[in-house]
Amino acid sequence: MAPPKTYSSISAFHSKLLGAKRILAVCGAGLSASSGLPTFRGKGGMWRNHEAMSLATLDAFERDPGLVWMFYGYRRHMALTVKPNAAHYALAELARKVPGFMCLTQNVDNLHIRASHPPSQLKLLHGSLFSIKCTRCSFLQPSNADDPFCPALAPASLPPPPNQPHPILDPNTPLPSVPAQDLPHCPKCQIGLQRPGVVWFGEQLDHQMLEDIDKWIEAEKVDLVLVIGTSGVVWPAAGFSEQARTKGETSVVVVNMELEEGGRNNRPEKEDFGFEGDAAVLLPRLLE
Ligand code: BV8
Repeated sequence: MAPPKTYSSISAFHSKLLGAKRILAVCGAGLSASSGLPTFRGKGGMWRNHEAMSLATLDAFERDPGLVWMFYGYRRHMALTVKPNAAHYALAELARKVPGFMCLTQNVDNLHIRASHPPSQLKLLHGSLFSIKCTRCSFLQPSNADDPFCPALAPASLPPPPNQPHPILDPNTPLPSVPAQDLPHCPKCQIGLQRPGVVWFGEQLDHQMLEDIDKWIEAEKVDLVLVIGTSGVVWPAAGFSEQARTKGETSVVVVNMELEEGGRNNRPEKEDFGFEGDAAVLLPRLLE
């Protein structure tokens, strides 16, 4: 495999890393790409003939909970069948070595957790595919890895035929329709439907978590901000790297398959770094 192209010297980055006491990472779907989970801007942008983002909304769920649950049932199944990659492990290792390291992830695939990332140094900005909430009351099941999530969603958890795409992805193969009564309802209020514990577009991120992140960023100068495998399109996640920058002192380090994408479209400052390539190849080298 050709060595990744970089726009900055790895040794210059290493000397900056050596002295760094406070490091913030903002991670996106590109971090899990090498584990086999498609990104939203790549193949993962479309699910059947639906834009993934259009399914990641409360409106879509209220309109057709069966379709949205089939989408999430498939993503739960995929996330369970893949493994964390070397980048997840490199970030977990950095957290153990540098107590002043905080990792913010937009990913809901739980791969950081499965890489044993210390929980106190990880914030799941957009929740998790594997936590379950109620649409009506405060019921929350923090961890549920049932696959399928319920019998009606079994088609989403079938193994794809060898060397063929999963039939559920084929827009020409009709999806089994799943009426709401076949979906799990809340064990607490007995009325609301259970839903994935993710933050949908138009929903607010957890207030306490946002407060904790602000406190962490404002507590002391941040030496390094690692922006890993994200297109920087989704807010407020996209705002944390600039919020953490102290002009002239904080280095923003972008690791992306296409550097123009990952937040470098604005001219990088001289103290910044850019490394173009697969996070799963680059991060273990950068953080060694
Ligand atoms: C909210 C969970 C406020 C669900 C997701 C300004 C301020 C506040 C809000 C907004 C705002 N402007 C617009 C908004 C609204 C909206 C938003 O940001 N819209 C976008 C589309 C413009 N934001 C919200 O709705 C947020 N809520 O702010 O509430 C509010 C206030 C009042 C009242 C109500 C609300 C909630 C956003 C959370 C949405 N949920 N996920 C699910 O997953 O199903 S977002 C979802 O998409 C992911 O979690 C992720 O965050 C995002 C995809 O982004 P990336 O992770 O960056 O992935 P992407 O595919 O785009 O890019 C991959 C990158 O990796 C690429 O750059 C590629 O080059 C690179 N790459 C690929 N392979 C590799 C690689 N790099 C390295 N190595 C590789 N191998």
